[in-house]
Amino acid sequence: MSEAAANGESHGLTIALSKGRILEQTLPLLAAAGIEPAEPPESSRKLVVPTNLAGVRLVIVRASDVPTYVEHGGADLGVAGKDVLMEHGGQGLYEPLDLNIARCRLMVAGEPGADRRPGQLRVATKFVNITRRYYAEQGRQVELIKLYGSMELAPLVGMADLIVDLVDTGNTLRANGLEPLETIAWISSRLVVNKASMKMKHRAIRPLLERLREAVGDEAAAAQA
Ligand code: PRT
Ligand code: MG
Repeated sequence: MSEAAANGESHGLTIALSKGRILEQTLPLLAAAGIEPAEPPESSRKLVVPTNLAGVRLVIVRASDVPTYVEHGGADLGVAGKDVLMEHGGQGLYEPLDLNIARCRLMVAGEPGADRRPGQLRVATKFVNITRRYYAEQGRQVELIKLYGSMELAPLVGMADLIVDLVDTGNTLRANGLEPLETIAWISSRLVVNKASMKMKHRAIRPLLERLREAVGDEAAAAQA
């Protein structure tokens, strides 16, 4: 291994983020912690984005891949929605900080009263693990239908009775004649840390964690005011 690579491994920090609302809402928190990307990651095609700090770089991955990168050491830190972490399982990761961003709810939704239909309900979702657990805990038997997006369509074409999806304003549901029926979990984005990195790189990670914690606290105070 080259000296640079060795240095990178022992001292550098790699932070995994996903484009969209997580990137948008994480960048101000990173800025408050003294980390600024060297170029705007949202518009860049680069997957590895250097920052103003020589030892710190961002990697841009799919939202649902963030826990995998952090668990397997492709990144030391990452920001992921609690929904993604619940679906992933979350073993092999520390989750030391709720960033309180990208908030929404994970909900069961459908046509009014669809959750009281007789017989085995068909539930379409991309969150199959969470949904299986949710209904198992309630002792309700459902048929799960795995989708990768646009879950709202499934009840409209008669393919499912219910969906499990993220809801913020509820506008997307309403626009499709669906309504929120049950809340499974309140969601926000979390900072996740690779377990080995937390030990080996604690001198770099500790102060960053503290500054992010302060930045999250300042945001909360500003929202109260
Ligand atoms: O597409 P990909 O697999 O890369 O990832 P992704 O689509 O999960 O990423 P992204 O950027 O859309 O979402 C990242 C994270 O943001 C999610 O994992 C959540 O933790 C969080 N988040 C917060 C949301 C929302 N709010 C949200 N409203 N993610 C998705 N939505 C969807 C919602 O499902 C609905 O379809 O946005 C749509 C609009 O919501 P309404 O209720 O305001 O109409
Ligand atoms: Mg998306």
